[in-house]
Amino acid sequence: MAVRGVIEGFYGKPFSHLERIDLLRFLGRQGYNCYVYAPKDDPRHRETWREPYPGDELVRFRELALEAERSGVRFVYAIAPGLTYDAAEPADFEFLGAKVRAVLACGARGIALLFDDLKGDSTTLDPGVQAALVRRTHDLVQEIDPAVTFWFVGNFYCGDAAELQGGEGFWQALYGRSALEYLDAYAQHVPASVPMMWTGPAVFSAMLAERDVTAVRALARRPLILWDNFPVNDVLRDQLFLGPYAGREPGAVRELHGVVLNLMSQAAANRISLATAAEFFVDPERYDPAGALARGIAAVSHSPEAERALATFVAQHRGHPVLAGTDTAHELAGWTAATFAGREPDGAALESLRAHLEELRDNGERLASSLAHTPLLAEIAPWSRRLGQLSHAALAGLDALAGRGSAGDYVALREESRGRDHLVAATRLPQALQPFVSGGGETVDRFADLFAAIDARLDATTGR
Ligand code: 14T
Repeated sequence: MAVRGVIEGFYGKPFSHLERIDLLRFLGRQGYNCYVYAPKDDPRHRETWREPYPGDELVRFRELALEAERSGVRFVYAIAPGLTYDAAEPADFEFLGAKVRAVLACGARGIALLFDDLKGDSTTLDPGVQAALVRRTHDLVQEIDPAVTFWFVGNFYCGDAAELQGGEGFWQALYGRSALEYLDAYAQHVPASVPMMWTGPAVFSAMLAERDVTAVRALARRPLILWDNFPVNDVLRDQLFLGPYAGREPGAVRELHGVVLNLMSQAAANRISLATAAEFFVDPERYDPAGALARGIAAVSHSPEAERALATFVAQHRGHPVLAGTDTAHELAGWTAATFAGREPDGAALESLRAHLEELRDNGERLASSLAHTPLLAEIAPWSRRLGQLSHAALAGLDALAGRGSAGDYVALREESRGRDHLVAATRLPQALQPFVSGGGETVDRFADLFAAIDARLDATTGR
């Protein structure tokens, strides 16, 4: 695969300059060769795309481009003019051109043009207008430097071939046009060598089959780069995705021009899953998710203590409401089921459950001491705190069941642990996307099952 990269393409607080520098170095070490700058909440990237960057920002772009070059990573700058671009206004292409020239002068080695998440009144919703702008920008980039890469993403950025061809589904309803109108317009205006980005069958694609890629590529008549919405967590309810990369067929990777992984806003925490995906890209046929995950955890830990504590934490934060193969809090679910399978709690299973909960309760302290002063610890602290509260409450529940503590204390702790307020507030999931996200599969859900089992037994013993 020519492009093995990441995209800073999420909604919410963009990475800091230092986070980007560190990320570029990490990417280089892990065998990645591309970083795409596309933070939705950099106004000059999207909302106020016409505005030039001030001098100090350009200096930072220079530093990023330099670090990228040293690390063997292509620095791609993406711009998203679609919200307000006016094709009837000649000055608008001049604004766009000036931005492109400015970032290329800083050392960027690629340009991407994005039309995702447009509003209903955007002029670039017109397939001809959009395709012509892609073409013009492509030509400009070529003229400045033919070695600079150029890609784009349209406003229909996901779907399988049947859906895109049939003119049905989510996008059709949203924009009232068919995907083929766009794909035809691109085919007419934009050279067939220019890659198009696409997120797979869905915005969050649980699976990507080889035939998904070949069929959509045939429709698009150009190379495809997978804009992979993993491990990004901007609209997915305050969750951390620390599990291994999964659900992409090796054959799909062979047929793609590239993959760029859209990241979580927790810069350092991305590294665990990034390390796993790096292994997948090198040798997809022999990819071993469990082994890759263990190596990913080791890669971000600097001591055996940190590695152990992190492994426990990761096991509670690897669930994803859409993606496959990322089973979370597996052990907790297992011991809960075993303990409460019969009419009376199973004694042996209960002891294992208790021991496991104690490990979870103590995990926060172990992380804090073994990862002290690391960005990773600061990023995961809110989730770690919540895990501590949940397991503390569950242990109080087991005590109450055993007649060693009060049910009232347990209930108070249980209620306290349920809040999400202390987690980083992410952009909320838009209504339109709700049906695509089944929910569940989070650690809090596994604890909810345990609390329910405890509550049922407490009711039985207190006769309520
Ligand atoms: F361009 C795309 F390929 C893309 O994925 N665009 C955005 C992206 O910036 C965001 O990080 C990602 C994950 O949330 O999904 C897209 O944003 C959406 C997609 C939706 F379907 C935002 C709201 C949606 F309802």
